[in-house]
Amino acid sequence: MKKVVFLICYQLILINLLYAQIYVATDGDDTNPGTIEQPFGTIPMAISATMPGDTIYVRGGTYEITSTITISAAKSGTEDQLITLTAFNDEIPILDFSNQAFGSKGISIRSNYWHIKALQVKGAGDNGMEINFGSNNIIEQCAFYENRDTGLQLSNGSADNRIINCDSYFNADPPDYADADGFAPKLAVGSGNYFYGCRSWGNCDDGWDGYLRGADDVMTTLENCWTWGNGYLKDGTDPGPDANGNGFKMGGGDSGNSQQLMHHNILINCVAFNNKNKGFDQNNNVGSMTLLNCTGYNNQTANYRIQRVLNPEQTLTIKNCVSYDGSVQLGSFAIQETNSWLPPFVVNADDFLSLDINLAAESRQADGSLPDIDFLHLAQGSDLIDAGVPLGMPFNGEGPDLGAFESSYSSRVDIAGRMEPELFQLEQNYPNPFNSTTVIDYKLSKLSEIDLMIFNTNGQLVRTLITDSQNAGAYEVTWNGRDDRGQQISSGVYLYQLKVGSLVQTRKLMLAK
Ligand SMILES: [Ca+2]
Ligand SMILES: [Ca+2]
Ligand SMILES: [Ca+2]
Ligand SMILES: [Ca+2]
Repeated sequence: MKKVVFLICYQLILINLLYAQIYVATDGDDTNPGTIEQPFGTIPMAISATMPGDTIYVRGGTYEITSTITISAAKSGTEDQLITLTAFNDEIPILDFSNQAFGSKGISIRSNYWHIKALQVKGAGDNGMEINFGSNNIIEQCAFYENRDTGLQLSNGSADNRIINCDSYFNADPPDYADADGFAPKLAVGSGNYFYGCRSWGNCDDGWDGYLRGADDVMTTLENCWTWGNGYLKDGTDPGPDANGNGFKMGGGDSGNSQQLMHHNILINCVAFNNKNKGFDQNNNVGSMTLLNCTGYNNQTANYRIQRVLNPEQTLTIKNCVSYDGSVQLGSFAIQETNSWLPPFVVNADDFLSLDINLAAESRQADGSLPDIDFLHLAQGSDLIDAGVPLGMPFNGEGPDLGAFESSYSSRVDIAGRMEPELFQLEQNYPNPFNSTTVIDYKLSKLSEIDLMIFNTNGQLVRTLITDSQNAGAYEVTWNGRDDRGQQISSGVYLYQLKVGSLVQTRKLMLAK
């Protein structure tokens, strides 16, 4: 036993010796050693000092920057040793590029395996951040705003990047106002990029844009992403028709599209509303598109428009989606099931707890996740509750609800015609995403036989955390990201499920190592 303890301590010491912690502060100086007491003054100086596994802490305050911050390919981390560039604790570093020359980018990432977290990037002369020839990076809890082109753009073969809980808003490209999107995996972008929990609003062109030139047959996945109010400037004025104003623009080539380019899109639990043009827009994409549990509301041209015939063997799948106050224009090739515009559903304002669009821009939760709001959530008694087909994703009650937000109540009624009383409550884990341990809270209202289990998204059991009979009360369980054999599991989305008698409640969590 002593030997084991010794080995663990030895390993911790080794990690501390191996990996540097480098500090940058607004009152720092690049002639300093980069410690917390004597920080560097610029981020590029800190970047030049990093090795794989190192962490750069950026202290709070506004950094006025006019040169592009470039992370070169030679400065890449590795799969096991990411290089981290993050705000220090809860401090808020604002990288203000407002005085940069028009056409210059803010942060240019040409590296792999970086984790960039909790930075605010504003006012760049072009993209706030571009990932250019960079793969396997994680961009988390960053905000990109008032940049003079797209907030965050991925291109030139950039693949397998994860964009988690980021916001991109009020980006606009004068004088044309034709190109500034919130997020753009576009042009020659690579495959496998993944957006989770991101919001994009008030950008002069599109919320997301997957327009291709120089790439074909690539895949992008968006989950829990919201986009609204695009096609306008920050002050609400419309700069003209070149400002396209679509929510999720899913790609394809130029309007002639003689190349028949394919940008396969998977959109899960995504929301588009109040855009000047279309909410979910095919543009010229002839690849596969899969929209599951999405919600479109009050987009001016159409909530959904996907009509152009796809390439052979490509499919358009739309299931469990909601449209309210806007049109749905789909080609007859669409594979559809239980969407709100199909019989027997009737959608009106009474189906929703709130239609207050202002709630969507509320502050994020402490762990960076989306705000917990009533907007577009279903009201009790709606015919859209429990009305969807199971799609392998978590749901409450008798079945999945339609739209992006699964309600906690069920359509099930007891013999007296009342809703089933709440017997238990499974809370969202925290932190989420997590990289070492996460906490799951739940409550029981009476003595119950319970199982708390973790599944992968293929429905395979990963870990049984609890199988027990427990009294009424509040419980807290910590999970260390290991499976039933004690193996560390890989990064990704997992489901955790509380089973109480014959009832289950399931939620999603994300491991991001
Ligand atoms: Ca445009
Ligand atoms: Ca665009
Ligand atoms: Ca209804
Ligand atoms: Ca349900």
